[in-house]
Amino acid sequence: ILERLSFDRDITVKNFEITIRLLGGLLSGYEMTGDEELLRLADDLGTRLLPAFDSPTGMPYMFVNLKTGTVRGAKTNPAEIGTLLLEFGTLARHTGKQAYHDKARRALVELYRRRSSIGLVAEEIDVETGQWTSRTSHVGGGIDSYYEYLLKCSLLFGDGECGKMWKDSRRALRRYLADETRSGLWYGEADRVTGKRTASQFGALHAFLPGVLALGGDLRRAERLQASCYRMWMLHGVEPEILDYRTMQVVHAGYPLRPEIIESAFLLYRVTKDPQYLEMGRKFFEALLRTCRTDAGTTVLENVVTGEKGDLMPSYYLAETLKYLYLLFAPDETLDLDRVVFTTEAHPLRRSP
Ligand code: DMJ
Repeated sequence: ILERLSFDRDITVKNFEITIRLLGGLLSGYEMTGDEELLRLADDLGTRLLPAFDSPTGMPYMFVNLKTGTVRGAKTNPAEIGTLLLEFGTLARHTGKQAYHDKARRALVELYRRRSSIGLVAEEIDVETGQWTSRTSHVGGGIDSYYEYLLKCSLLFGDGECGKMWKDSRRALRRYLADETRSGLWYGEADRVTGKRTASQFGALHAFLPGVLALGGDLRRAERLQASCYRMWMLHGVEPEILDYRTMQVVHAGYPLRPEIIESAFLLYRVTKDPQYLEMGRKFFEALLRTCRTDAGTTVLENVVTGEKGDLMPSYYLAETLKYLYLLFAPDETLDLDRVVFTTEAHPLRRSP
């Protein structure tokens, strides 16, 4: 990284993906090592990403060119708008350049301001007009980490307004998305405006929520939801990407080595010390060894029902899936949860650097 990494390249990147993976990784590395070169790289990357925020609403475009600053992708989603402040706020802390913090925070607040009268956001919004282009609300892909960052920004920066936004959102989620069924508690899909239930789908990405609920002190619901996630995993021995929890039928059968269910087990174990979460972790780990190993490494599954393998290992498998498994079984002193907040890509950031 120190010898060869340069962001001076004429390539168009997704602001969200590069922020959570590269900017977060560089900042966490800087905090752990104190190596100023890592901070310099993070500062350089941050400067190149900033044009993404230059929209009429302050909510970022989806794509930005690292060399020219050209942006595109006005239609984007809550996760890509609202999952930037931990990283940009930390960059501001270390560089003293407050604009990093302010732009990412404005994006988050502008998104929150556009929630419906019943408190929900949806899958797609136009950052130029500020208008929603979808009515579908849930806590899965494209929305998930927006909620995660409302809580985590209150923890990392002591930002009371973010804490309030999290509590308001949590209430709306509980009222309109939470679904009590015979198979337990789930969080499904509803219309953003009316709150009417539109689907009973839940999947691997939704499984971040038990961990975030536990971090936010909502332990009972966190435990009940994690029990449902575990049921989803055990149905075929590895969780599917999407399940219909009313019929218990698999809707999307792939398993792209996702970490969320393991991350929730780790956070719940740290909070409760209940050995059932270690047992869950053991089941997850054994399943990965049994079904996802190849001669050359570890791969995604195309189908959890048939066990058909793909040929890909996303970077979050190392950054998150294995890291959370390791931390679940490591002594608490390995990483003190009172002193760090994990970004959505599992990079720990110090609460008081
Ligand atoms: C990760 O890149 C991040 O956790 C992101 O927030 C969404 N999910 C993937 C892993 O599943």
